[in-house]
Amino acid sequence: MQSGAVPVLGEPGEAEFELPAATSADVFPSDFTWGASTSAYQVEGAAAADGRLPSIWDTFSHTPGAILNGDNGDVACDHYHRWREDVALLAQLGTGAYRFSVSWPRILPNGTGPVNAKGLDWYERLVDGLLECGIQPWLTLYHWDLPQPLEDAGGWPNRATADAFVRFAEVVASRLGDRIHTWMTLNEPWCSAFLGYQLGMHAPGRRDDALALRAAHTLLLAHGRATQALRGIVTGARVGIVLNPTPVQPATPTEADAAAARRADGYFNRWFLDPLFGRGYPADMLEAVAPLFTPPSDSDLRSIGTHIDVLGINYYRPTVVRAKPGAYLGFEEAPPDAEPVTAMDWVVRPEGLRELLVRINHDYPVPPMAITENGAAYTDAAPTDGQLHDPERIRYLAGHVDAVAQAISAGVPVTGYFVWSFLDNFEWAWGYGSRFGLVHVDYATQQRTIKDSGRWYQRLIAQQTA
Ligand code: IFM
Repeated sequence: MQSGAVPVLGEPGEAEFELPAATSADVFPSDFTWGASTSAYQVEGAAAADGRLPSIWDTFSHTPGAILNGDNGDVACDHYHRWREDVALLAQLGTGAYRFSVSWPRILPNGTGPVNAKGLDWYERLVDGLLECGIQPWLTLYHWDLPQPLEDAGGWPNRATADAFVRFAEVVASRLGDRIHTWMTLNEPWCSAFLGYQLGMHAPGRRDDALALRAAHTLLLAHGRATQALRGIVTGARVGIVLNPTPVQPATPTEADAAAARRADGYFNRWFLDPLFGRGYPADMLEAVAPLFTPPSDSDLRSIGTHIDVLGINYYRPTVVRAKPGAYLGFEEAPPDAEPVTAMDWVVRPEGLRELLVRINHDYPVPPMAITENGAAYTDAAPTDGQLHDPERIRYLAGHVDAVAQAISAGVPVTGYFVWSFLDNFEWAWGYGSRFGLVHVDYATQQRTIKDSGRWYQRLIAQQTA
């Protein structure tokens, strides 16, 4: 932790820098991990550098009309070239851990076949740089950038993609396993499967219910088998998966909306949590998707249910649904109600995080959990004189840190919290307009400016680790 070495920014007593009440009440243990997250395609840029070939996101983001304003990740935050400056910023913030993902097409440009040594060398430099600053690397293997040749061969609906993923995991673990303790296999497989293959909003932009269900299954299988492979290579590895579960509420107290909420909970949450914790796919959901999905073998389910050491939870907002006869699973998301919303129209509801953690801990035999992403996009003004005031983001983060504290006080094992995001970055279909960072990025000059929220987070970490 570097906070002793740098001045803590933000003056005590300034209202906008106030820390959540819970943080002064000794709720967070001294070994609690305070971190920040990014992912490869969203920050690295350098899309064609050192042997990297296109992923599905390179293809998708260059498809006319797919991304707001025609943005793409070719340059992004140029983290690939500016990583030293970025590690120094993480150290300045005092983060104890940095969660990043490895770009599969940098390591295995064709998805399978020859390993690209230059890609591995880059991650080794990044990891060593983090460790030199006392920052623990939390590595995510897959944050959505499937090598395009694997998509051309059928993508995630194709079982062979699970084999390719296991090899990718083995290659990365063989090189970095001596330095990295915490390994996450997948980030938000719901998004990869359903935003990517059912709703067409994310790469590869397909719209097919059956393909999406098969993709979800291959992703879970890939996770289970890679978890076993990682354990065989990395002694003492802590291995887990990152999900984006959401508390689902019915729009009205009618029976129809309550039933819709139950199905939506199956779609967003139980379809992933049940098999991961050894229960197989939920019976009500199997029945609902029966014509589209053949129940898998016991052997697949055993692989998916492989024990995990940590469960990553990404939380941004709750989901309100209402019945919609004829729609897939008979529900649709209701528009945000009167509560405050972020610039992306996402309802701000910190209690949703507490409820979610309590519920998951109650319903499943969970290992320790970490909040691997939490944050908000607001329309930040450009920095002036090296400052950027973002009080709404501070309020959002403070409310959610409080919610985590309440969950811990209620007995839920939460051992870490990571802000999404360390840097403003490429927000997928929303392009660069949606800024989540603790650190502002001027994309024209690549100038970084710590926002007030970054200064606030620095104070919080300094207080918690003093
Ligand atoms: O930017 C994304 C991230 O890649 C995955 N989780 C949600 C974030 C905000 O949309």
